[in-house]
Amino acid sequence: MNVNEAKKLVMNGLDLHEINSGVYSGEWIAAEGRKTIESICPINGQALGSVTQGEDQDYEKVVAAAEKAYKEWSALPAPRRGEIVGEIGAELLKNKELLGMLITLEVGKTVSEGAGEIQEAIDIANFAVGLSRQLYGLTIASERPEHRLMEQWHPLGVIGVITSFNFPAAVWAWNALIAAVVGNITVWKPSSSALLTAVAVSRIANRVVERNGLPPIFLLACGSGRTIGDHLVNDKRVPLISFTGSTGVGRSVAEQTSARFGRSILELGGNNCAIVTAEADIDLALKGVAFGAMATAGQRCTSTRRVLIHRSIYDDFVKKLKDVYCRVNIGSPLDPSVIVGPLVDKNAVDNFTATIRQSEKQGGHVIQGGKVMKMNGCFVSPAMIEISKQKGIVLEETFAPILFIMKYDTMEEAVQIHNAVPQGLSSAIFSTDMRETEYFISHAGSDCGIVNVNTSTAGAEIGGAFGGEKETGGGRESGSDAWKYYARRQTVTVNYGNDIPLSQGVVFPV
Ligand code: UN1
Repeated sequence: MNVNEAKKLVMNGLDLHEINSGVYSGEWIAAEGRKTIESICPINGQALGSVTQGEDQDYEKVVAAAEKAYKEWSALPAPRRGEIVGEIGAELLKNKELLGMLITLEVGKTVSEGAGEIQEAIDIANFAVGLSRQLYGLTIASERPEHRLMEQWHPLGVIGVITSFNFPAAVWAWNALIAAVVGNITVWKPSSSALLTAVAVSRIANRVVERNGLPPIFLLACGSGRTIGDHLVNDKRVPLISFTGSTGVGRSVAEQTSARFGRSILELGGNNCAIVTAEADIDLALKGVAFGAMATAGQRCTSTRRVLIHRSIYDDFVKKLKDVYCRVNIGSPLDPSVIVGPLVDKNAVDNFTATIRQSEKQGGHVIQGGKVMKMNGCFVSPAMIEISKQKGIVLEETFAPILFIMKYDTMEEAVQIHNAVPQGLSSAIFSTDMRETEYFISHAGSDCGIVNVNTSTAGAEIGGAFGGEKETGGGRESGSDAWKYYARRQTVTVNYGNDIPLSQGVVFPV
């Protein structure tokens, strides 16, 4: 299929137009008088459609609607909220192919990865349905007679969700669908590089809400960081901001929200490393490293950016990995034989080139790829760069398919190098020796939020909590008990006796 055929299919199938409203406050604001942003297809550099941008007054309307909706939504029993989220999951499933292809067209993922991202949103919807009947609190044995002590979890209210281009649907779903079953309303500010996906997903979710006669719980506010983003981050009516993006912007989001005693969930940069030991299953490790480094053209937070290889297998492994890189088809992600599509935009291509130049200046040796392809669109050949020392640009995250390759001698040394970066999102070890793998997942091993044994740094399931340490920001989203971030914990003491005994044995004879 070519881009034009796919575009026709997707725009008709999802009812997207040349200009689409990007603000939903219970109704879609009219486009008139507002700026629009074109969504550019990175495969051929052409416009797919445009989305209107929210202004200050639109933001006010959205938050006022959110506050109003919160009263009604939070009063519904959680399992009823779960049913609504379940219906949204079913609608996403119905539209999986079209939405996946929209992601392909808008950000350049392969068809399989585009569909996989929608599957990730469906998975979280299903998880959220179950969760809606499992929002458990504890009861605690009281030290006082005839007293009950317990913990309960209430919704927070209006939550701001700021997402990045690389998972334009799934990360919204992680946040919005979990937040919804807990009883919250979300205001979504999507990346300006993936606006059509945000509009399409929001419309599907909101149609479900509307047909159930409920108030708007999934609000959308497309717009610039400076208008919508800044408003959200500084708005006292928004007690929690979930932010996915760069460490630089995340730091400022954290500072601004905490200055007003708001909370933030931060999912920031990664610098993920795979260790390939002398005991690795080589074929498996090759596949795991190749997927981690090249899937989504290296534009996942979880992408493998460094690989540490044991000296005894180094030459052999690097040669085999190079062969894999040489075999990889780069081109239109609509072509089923292609596994590396374009970068998201020209800026990303410039960053790719600049990182490679800088690493060469700092002693790096490009042994494969690293070129901008002579094609329309934003295509590059994934780079393998040998380095002897981990320094300079290697310590930063570049959102592009660049893999830094190093050798090591001992496991202790491998772990030391592995952890010696500012970020701490995902990690992997490839080994069949349980002493090595257990060491790596022990407290003395990987310092990341996510650790993988014999599988890639990328491609986490939704069931676990997702997030990382250090400059990755410390947030957790998605599965496990990450729902607690979207709730306030309340400790309840109930005295059902006729006396009022005091805790800690205090006597107060009034
Ligand atoms: C991200 O890159 O922000 O683990 C999210 C993965 C995906 C999610 C990535 N499930 O690679």
